[in-house]
Amino acid sequence: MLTVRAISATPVEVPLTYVLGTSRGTVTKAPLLLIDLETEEGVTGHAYVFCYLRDAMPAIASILRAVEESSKGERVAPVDLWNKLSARFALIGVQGIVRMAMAGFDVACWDALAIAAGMPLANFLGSKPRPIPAYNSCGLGLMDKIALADEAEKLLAGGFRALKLRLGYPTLAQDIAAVQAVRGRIPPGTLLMVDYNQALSVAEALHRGRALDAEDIYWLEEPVRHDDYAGAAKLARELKVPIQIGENFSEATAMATALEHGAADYVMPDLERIGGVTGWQRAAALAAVNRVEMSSHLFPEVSAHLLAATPTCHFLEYVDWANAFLEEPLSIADGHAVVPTRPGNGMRWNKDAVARLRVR
Ligand code: SMN
Ligand code: MG
Repeated sequence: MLTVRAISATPVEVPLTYVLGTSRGTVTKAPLLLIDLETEEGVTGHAYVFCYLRDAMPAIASILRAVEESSKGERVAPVDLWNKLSARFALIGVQGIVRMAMAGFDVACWDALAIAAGMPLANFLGSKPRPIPAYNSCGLGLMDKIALADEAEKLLAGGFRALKLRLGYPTLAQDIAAVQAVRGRIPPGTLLMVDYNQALSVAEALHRGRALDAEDIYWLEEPVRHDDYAGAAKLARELKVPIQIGENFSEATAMATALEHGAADYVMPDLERIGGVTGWQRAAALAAVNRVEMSSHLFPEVSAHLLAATPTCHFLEYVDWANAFLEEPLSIADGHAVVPTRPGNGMRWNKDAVARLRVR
């Protein structure tokens, strides 16, 4: 049994190896909060929260202090703590940065429990470490065609056999030119996913999607507003290319609604929006009963364990962001993420790197 003693959050900013130019703005640095959950028993759980904006870091750290206040002295029982904190934050709402802070705490709780049990998180969740198919999601933002092709080639080094390209240029012709520039440089059989980051109207998505149907695209991600499930359902019915959504699902309840609408062929919940490991387990059950293949969004280190324990496991989204401060970064071999066999989720901070990346 473990007891919550303290939560600390260290702000760091990681310059991205590959700039991420999406249709909704460019990410050049990842502002992250590194969470340490200390327990009375001496076990420490780890998690990180991606804050999207540097200015959001102090706000999320502040919510984590409220989480600490409400959970100090409580047993580390993440399902019960999720309920307790949901009630505590009901008036402001379990959404946005409140939900991100709660999810970070939840991930750290599950890490502490698995460490205390002496098991990798995958085993603790009833499965075991095994290779998880992964695509390289670094880079391939909106940029010129030569740069795209060069970057695609670099991203396949290290054994990847799948990549994700960001789309949403002003015209369809530019989208197709970007796809063809990448395709022209990668070996046959390489899978290519594309992501619009919600840029299109339903009519425009139908138009562009029909053209993409002829381009051998593995999935078409977030073509329209993330919560337009009726619109996404129309696209899923009318297009051949599979529709992928999910990084914006707010807890598994949103995913249930999306699936009721038939809004997606595939789903890809995000660890911190779905509600940490606790929320992920609910989403994984929902995907299993609906027989829908489920991938991850960001957080590859923890998601690798979770996907190992996900019955309809599909693809891990690989990004290298945390490599900058982890003692042992997630490794990729032969196009698959290697789930670590260390106890817990396997993340430990490299103190020198954290000191270098720390935001004052
Ligand atoms: C994405 C969006 C925002 C930050 C990182 C990545 C993107 C993805 O939608 O699916 O990777
Ligand atoms: Mg996306």
